[in-house]
Amino acid sequence: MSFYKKVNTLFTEHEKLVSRKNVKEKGNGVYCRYKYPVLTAEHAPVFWRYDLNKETNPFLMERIGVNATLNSGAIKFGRRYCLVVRVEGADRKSFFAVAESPNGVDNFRFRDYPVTMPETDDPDTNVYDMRVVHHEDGWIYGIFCSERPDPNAAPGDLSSAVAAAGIARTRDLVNWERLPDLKTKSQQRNVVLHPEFVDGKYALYTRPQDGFIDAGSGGGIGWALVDDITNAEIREEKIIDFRKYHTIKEVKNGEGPAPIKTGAGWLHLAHGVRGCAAGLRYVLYMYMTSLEDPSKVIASPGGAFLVPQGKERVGDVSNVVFSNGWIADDDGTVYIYYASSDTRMHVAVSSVERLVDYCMNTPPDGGRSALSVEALDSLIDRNLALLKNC
Ligand code: M1P
Repeated sequence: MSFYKKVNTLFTEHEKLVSRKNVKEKGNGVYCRYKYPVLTAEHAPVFWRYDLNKETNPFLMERIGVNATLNSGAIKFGRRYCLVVRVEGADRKSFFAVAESPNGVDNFRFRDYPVTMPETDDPDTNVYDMRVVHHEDGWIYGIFCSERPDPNAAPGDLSSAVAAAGIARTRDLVNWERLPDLKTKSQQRNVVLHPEFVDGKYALYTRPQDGFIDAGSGGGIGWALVDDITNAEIREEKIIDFRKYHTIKEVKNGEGPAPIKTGAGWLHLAHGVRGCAAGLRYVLYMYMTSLEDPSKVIASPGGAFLVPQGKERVGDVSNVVFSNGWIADDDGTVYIYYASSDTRMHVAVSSVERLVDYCMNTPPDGGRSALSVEALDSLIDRNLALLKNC
């Protein structure tokens, strides 16, 4: 096959993948997954991966590999559903790139260029997992994990790193202004900006952690108020959603996307982590906080909301689902974007009404097997009484 025929085939196959219609699957009443991932490494444009010049790439080989497309922030921008995707290259470096879709469930296309994220005076080694928030101050903020080598690592230790929250803002998802990283006593990952001012201040969901991986003494999802987002510093932080023994968030948890405001309270999506023989297992869970005080938990449905299923269970870091982006549409539809096994992006669809119902009416985790049975018995009693009368 001639060089140009091969190039043509690459574009044709890419177009077939990108324009594939997605299929809604049967759900559990709370949400429906869509069948196909909305983004995979193969969705990266052909002209990112290949040198298309016959003189410089006679074998038409991939020059810059893309390993994964994962943990994406999400925002509706005009009429487009935009994901700010964590793209991980073959070199293990992650960067951000915007992919847009006309309907939120398929036809996600990367813009021609990835995001140029300005660096601070202390350049990040790696950036990832951006939460995108349209704040009531008018800016769109992106808060993400900025990773650098640990300056206190022992000689020869090339793995220890420090996680901090990088902060940037934009008005158009193209030009980003980098602000100073969040100043805080501990390492931080999964920091999320609340979309509204609270007591005239910027409010942040945090995840204090002792080390780069371990939450350690960090008790769970935290909450802090910040006077100035252009020089953000946390002086006081309190835990609002605790890790707990023998739950789906025993080892770690972390806020997902920014919460959605509803008439009944703020809807939160988060990830919970527990350890097992297969390693760490990451699942999604939900909770709600009060409209008057967004740091006060008012509903805590027990157990997992969404867990890795089927092919989702396998990837670069298996047994993981992770979400840092969702979009609540004007008609109440909620598009939940989640990555599976740190490899690819999916979408599940629900509605504000259903998610509130889920949070308010799912029994909380009682903490003991006996109380789980009690909750189940109570439902069975009510159902059997109903069935008898049918
Ligand atoms: O590999 C699973 C996830 O691990 C980290 O999340 P957390 O800080 O909650 O443990 C992050 O590196 C995340 O990107 C990754 O998906």
